[in-house]
Amino acid sequence: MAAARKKAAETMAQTDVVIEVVDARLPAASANPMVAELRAFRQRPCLKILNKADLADPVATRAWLDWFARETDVLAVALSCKRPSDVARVAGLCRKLAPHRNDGTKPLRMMIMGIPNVGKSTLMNALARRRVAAVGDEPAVTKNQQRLDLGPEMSLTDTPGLLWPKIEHDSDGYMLAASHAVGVNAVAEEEVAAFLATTLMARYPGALAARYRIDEGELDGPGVVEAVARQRGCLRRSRYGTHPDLEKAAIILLTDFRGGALGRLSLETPESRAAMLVAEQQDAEAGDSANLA
Ligand SMILES: Nc1nc2c(ncn2[C@@H]2O[C@H](COP(=O)(O)OP(=O)(O)OP(=O)(O)O)[C@@H](O)[C@H]2O)c(=O)[nH]1
Ligand SMILES: [Mg+2]
Repeated sequence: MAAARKKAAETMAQTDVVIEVVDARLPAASANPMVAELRAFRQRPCLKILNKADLADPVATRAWLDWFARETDVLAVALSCKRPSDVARVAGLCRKLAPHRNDGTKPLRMMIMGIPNVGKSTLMNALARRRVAAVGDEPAVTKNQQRLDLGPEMSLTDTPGLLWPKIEHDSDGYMLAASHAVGVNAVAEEEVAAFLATTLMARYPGALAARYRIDEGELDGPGVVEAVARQRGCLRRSRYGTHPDLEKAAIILLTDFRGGALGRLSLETPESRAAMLVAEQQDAEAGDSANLA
């Protein structure tokens, strides 16, 4: 982690525009604070790509774009890096952010950064128009930086996905696991699925009800995972009888969400994020006054 950060900082010095790729379904939770820090140190402008917009709720995405529009030195766009017409916009947007490199002599140097599994290498391949980087639906596919010249006018560096040592909000950790930016082990999978089910029941109860034929709004997160197990016939036997196989059901729910089988859904909006931060602040203050009493 420290070595990858150091390497990223070095490349940043030779970069004109940072292309930060985040997940459109969780644009704040999937933004690595280290990227903002390294950018601020070098004062590099940023094209923030809310990628996988094809999987995200368009209303939430619109709200996020308005929210990011307030940031200075950042231009935010929602794209699907799997769509060539979306990717065709990227070079022009980067040029806008670094007008001093438009004099025809100096190439525009772009660096793609972001957390694991958000589609950085997919973007690299799409811009190169050939397969130069391996891609895969799991974290940590890219192990090393890779630089590529796109003709005499532009160069591009793909980087390995970076996480940061301490994820400040528990819900961010769960969202990152649900989107498969971090690998989860078998036990945690049930917990992540229960978090995902709780979030989706609050925001999109109809999506779960339709796919797994469960009653809208009746169940809590763990209850939904259990209902998925029953509906899909995931059972396991022990000497005490037959039980719902919650691990299998958790994987079904996570896979359906990741692949878009539940529809276009977002895990957070600017409002839900603000509410989460206020609630955490209140909890912290309540903890402080309990300590004083
Ligand atoms: N639906 C959808 N899937 C995408 C999009 N972009 C990338 N993916 C998928 O996301 C997965 C991860 O893509 P990669 O390009 O390997 O992601 P990465 O950010 O390079 O990941 P690391 O190298 O592990 O950090 C792959 O399964 C891609 O096909 C998109 O716009 N929409
Ligand atoms: Mg990659």
